[in-house]
Amino acid sequence: MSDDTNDDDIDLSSLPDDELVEQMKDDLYDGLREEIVEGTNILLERGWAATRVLDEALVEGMRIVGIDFRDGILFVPEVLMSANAMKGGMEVLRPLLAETGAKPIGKMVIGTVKGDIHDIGKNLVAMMMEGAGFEVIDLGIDNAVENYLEAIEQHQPDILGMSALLTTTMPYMKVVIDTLVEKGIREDFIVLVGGAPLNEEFGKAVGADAYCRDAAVAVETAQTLVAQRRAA
Ligand code: B1M
Repeated sequence: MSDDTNDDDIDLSSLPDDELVEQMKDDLYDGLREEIVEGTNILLERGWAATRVLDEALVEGMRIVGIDFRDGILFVPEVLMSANAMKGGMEVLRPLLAETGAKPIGKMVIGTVKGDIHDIGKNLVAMMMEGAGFEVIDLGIDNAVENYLEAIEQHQPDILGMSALLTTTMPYMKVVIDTLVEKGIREDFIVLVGGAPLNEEFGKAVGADAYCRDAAVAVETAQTLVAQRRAA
């Protein structure tokens, strides 16, 4: 992806939208946080919706990083720089994604499971949930079952959300849900799970209420299930 282009020479604001988006994907690949922040701001100034910038420039750019990471072209330090650049863009988008003015409609505790330090997708879900009017308690990464239990006890959420990006860590979701069952508190709240290697079948198998493919689906699912619960 990255070539000999000297990014210092590129005036991002002079590029038309499509070229700017392609340039942002290159900059994300190269871990250039400042450029990602600048590109994000330019697209917003040009009237792009925050969700469009997110999907077409940032998430799509990260997908490309993921492919080259898988294929051994990029390594952990480089991907960390890409992740840092992505977070720079997300910080710009955060207030926009969260500014719906909606009344708090429920509370969610969310965290990435034990052994897993991926947090970009989880952060995105947290942001979009906040945007939809949920209060979100974010436990961060690498959460053992005790962390979830403590947060549940303290915050009494409507929803527990868990994220996992590794095939080796996703089974831990079942450990958490089984513990909730053992303690007799599983039915006290909705459990939503998500992360790239999961699917609907897995969600059912571990005993979650739903698997959420992405942050938008997480929001819709949360809204529907909370409304159903309230109605019942
Ligand atoms: Co990691 N990594 N990584 N990594 N990494 C993956 C996941 C991988 C698929 C890359 C690959 O090989 N193609 C692969 C997993 C393979 C597998 O398990 N089968 C992998 C690996 C192997 C590893 C290491 C083991 C590498 C190593 O050390 N040898 C290591 C593990 C560390 C650990 O966790 N213990 C590792 C490390 C890292 C970095 C630290 C370098 C970095 C993470 C930085 C960070 O998160 N702060 C990183 C990254 C960035 C990735 C990729 C490239 C991108 C992930 C991402 O942020 N995507 C990833 C490849 C990929 O997924 N394409 C990869 C963008 C994000 C917006 O999408 O997270 O899917 P996603 O979230 C979506 C949905 O999944 C959903 O909504 C989100 C938004 O729409 N969702 C939820 C997610 N969580 C949800 C929770 C919900 C609901 C929906 O709750 C209700």
